[in-house]
Amino acid sequence: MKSAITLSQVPEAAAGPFVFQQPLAEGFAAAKKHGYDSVELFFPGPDFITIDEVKALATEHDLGIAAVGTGAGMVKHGLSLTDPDASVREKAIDFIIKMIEFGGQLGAPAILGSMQGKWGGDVSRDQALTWLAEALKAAGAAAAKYDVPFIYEPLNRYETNLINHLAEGAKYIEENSLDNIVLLADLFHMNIEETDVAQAIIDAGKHTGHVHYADSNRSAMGMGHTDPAPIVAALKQVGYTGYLSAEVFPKPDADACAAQEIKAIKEALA
Ligand code: LER
Ligand code: MN
Repeated sequence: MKSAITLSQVPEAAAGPFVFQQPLAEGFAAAKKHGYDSVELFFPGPDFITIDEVKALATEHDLGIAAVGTGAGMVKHGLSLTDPDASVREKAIDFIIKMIEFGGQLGAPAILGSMQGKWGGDVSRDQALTWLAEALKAAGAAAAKYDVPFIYEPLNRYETNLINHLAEGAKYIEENSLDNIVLLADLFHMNIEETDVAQAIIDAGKHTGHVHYADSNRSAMGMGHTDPAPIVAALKQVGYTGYLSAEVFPKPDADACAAQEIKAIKEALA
């Protein structure tokens, strides 16, 4: 397993769980200074910066790109894959495919979190899950061209009513024959929803492809009440070799958070 830390350039998500939000070059430098292997990027969209500029920063600081988030499609542009309006759904999938292409050129997978949306009103749960599966099929195929997976993230009940558990996500992938889709185990969401986080990871088996390594309160691991030992043991048991990524609140400040999180990740991997 490898370490990653979030760098955001989305002002609309300033209150979100993104550690370094200063100008990008400073974020890369801070990630390196703290000893991370890679960064997870949260950008306003695919045209925010050129691939060459990101590659130059990654090379300069000797950091990998773990993943790219698509959440700005929701928080900045109001797009959802399950919106009742077909033209909004179309813009949403277009945004996601472009983010897949952006990440793909960096060798990094894209993540679907908040852009999955919710069912309700004129949209039934079945309808929303059908639209989501169609979008995931397109996303999985687009990502395959770059030899990366597409990452689907079950969220807690306050953020979506579609899929809240890792096991439901695994079943959904299998039942809909979704190729090249992996699950994101965000330990903050799982702390709210799962009966037993470690067991949920074991039950999802090979489907977990990315981890947001957050404590119970979404602070850096070690600042809440999660016991990471059984969770890390579960990840090892299922053969997980991906990232433990710091998608956490920059509390008490970004530097203290980054320092605590890398300490916790190193302990986990020792
Ligand atoms: C994104 O990774 C996530 O976990 C969501 O809670 C953001 O809204
Ligand atoms: Mn997350």
